[in-house]
Amino acid sequence: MSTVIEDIIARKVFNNRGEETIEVDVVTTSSFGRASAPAGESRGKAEVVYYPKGGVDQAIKKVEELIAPELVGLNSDFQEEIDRTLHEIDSAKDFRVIGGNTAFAISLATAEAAANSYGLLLFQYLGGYIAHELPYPLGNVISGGKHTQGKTPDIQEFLVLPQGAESFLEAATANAQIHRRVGAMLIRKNKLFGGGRSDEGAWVANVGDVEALEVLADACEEVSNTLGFECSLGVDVAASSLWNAKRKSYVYQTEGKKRDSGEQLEFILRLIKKYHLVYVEDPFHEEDYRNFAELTKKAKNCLICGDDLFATNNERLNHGIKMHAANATIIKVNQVGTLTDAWETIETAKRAGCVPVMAHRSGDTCDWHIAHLAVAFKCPIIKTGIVEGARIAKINELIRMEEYLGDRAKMADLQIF
Ligand code: 2PG
Ligand code: MG
Repeated sequence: MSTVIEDIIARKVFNNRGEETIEVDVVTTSSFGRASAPAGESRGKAEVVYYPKGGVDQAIKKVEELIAPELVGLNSDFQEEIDRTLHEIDSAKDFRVIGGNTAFAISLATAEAAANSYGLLLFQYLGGYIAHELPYPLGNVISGGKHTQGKTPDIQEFLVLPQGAESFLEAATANAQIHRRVGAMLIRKNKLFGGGRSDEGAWVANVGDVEALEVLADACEEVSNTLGFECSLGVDVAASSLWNAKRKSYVYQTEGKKRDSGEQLEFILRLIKKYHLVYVEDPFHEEDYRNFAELTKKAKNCLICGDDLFATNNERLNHGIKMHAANATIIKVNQVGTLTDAWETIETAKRAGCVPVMAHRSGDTCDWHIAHLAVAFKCPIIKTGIVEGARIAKINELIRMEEYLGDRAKMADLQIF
């Protein structure tokens, strides 16, 4: 039964950093949907603008005065029309008039309302009967870079991918055990370590990049042996945050080292080889397609993923594919605004054999929609942390989805390595 949008209500809520964000309720003649928007700390330059001038308050005003009058009366299951209308209201490509986060919350809440009107879960509504594959959770264990302060690793995220797990619950269990074990190892290493964690719930410790990788490799090996399946390492270098354009080098402050692009390439290749990394995100700054391509050509059995590089933007991804710049892309719906925009980028990625990795933001809410999007759009990996409320909301939703699917549930095909 298709239903008609009767009302759109926007309000101010908070994310896990205590920052203001927007939440939207879409009310239809027979159902209801709700979504709230996340926020990045290490944002790509090509991302849409989150809010109009005046922030969340102004965004709420735009919903009441500009957006609701246009969307009320439309069918909630005409997702493309809803998203197109949002673009028509905001003729700027970067959503600076209504805000990309405003578009995000309306787009997702509408999809949720439509799913509810059919009595379906969001992943079933969007993905249909064939949506039954669970993504592997790529979990953040140690934080650094822009996600921390002080003498912490220069690389932003030290990640784990439990690629040998046979179920999502098993995979989430491995990640949680590795996270706990790394915490204990860090305490043993340094009695002054206070157990601090970043916004994403990853450990914040006074260690360098190599030390962080050593600890993580040990914990991964132990847990792999205990659970009887392989868990591998990855990193998000978030290299745009390290890049000094004037000096044409990557500045590793904690390590006290500068690397030009050639040295950066060698450094990343060494890490891939030594720690058997299966995933490297943003190893170069966001305009350096050429060196991305060089690394993708040289790295063996490793996903080279563009986050700031592509910013979930279809045009940028198309350019990257032409350049053979990466074999994976991060998908963050709020980098681009609407569900339809993100879906187009995912389709482009899949056509080119580029792996779409659904992802959270460092500033996030307990909104769990990306768990459903990963399954609906067949993203074989979801990057959404291991502990902390906003992360657990998504992990636990995937556990429920696996239970709901029962015998039909299957882990995604990770024959990429
Ligand atoms: C990233 C993300 C999420 P942020 O760089 O991949 O981990 O960080 O949300 O701060 O952009
Ligand atoms: Mg990133």
